[in-house]
Amino acid sequence: MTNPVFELYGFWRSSATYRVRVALALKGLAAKEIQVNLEDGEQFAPAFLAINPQGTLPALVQPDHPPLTQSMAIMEYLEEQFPLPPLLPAGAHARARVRALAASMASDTHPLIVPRVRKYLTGPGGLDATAWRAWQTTWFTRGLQSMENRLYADAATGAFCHGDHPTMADICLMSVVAVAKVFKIEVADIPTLDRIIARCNDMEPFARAEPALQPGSPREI
Ligand SMILES: N[C@@H](CCC(=O)N[C@@H](CS)C(=O)NCC(=O)O)C(=O)O
Repeated sequence: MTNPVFELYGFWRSSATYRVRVALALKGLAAKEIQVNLEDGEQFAPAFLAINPQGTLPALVQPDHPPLTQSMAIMEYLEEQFPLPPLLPAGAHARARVRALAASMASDTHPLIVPRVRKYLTGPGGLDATAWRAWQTTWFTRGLQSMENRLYADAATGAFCHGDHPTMADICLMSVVAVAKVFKIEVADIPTLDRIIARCNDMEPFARAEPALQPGSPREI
């Protein structure tokens, strides 16, 4: 299939947008990225709600099709439509392992720090800046350390989270790492992850997806 004209609605530091940005790049697919400023509440503007009534990023749009939302569903769509290079391994057990690793990042770690959670906790929830920082640090640390515990000494772990090719697990790991970097949160004692992160950073699709390199990012983060 030739590269459709994709439009990716995203935000420079959005972790979920990062996942789709990397998946597209790994598959050699081009997309025009349209920035929706989460700090200014543009996700709630009628024009964007018409694309994704949930008011969340990302959304992937191509002509003559309804918008696709939810980064995991979008990655699965890309995998089905553009199978090469694969982002899931062969074999049902291996695929389940990769999806579980990916979910531990995208479903169990990332949602705890998104803007709507921050706005609630630092508003009606009563957290001050210090308490919010502790919240962020706690959940990034627990998420990444549990990923480390899962990968360390598991024979299925290779140069990447699963074997020697990047999969959705690496994309989701890196999506959390990228945002931790934006917020200057460092997590110690994750040697297996540090090795995999360095390997991913050596690959252009990951390196070019860095939040700091996206339009709209502050010069120094
Ligand atoms: N599970 C969703 C998460 C979507 C999500 O929460 N995206 C964030 C940006 S990374 C967002 O748009 N947040 C808007 C808000 O919290 O108001 C996915 O993976 O696509």
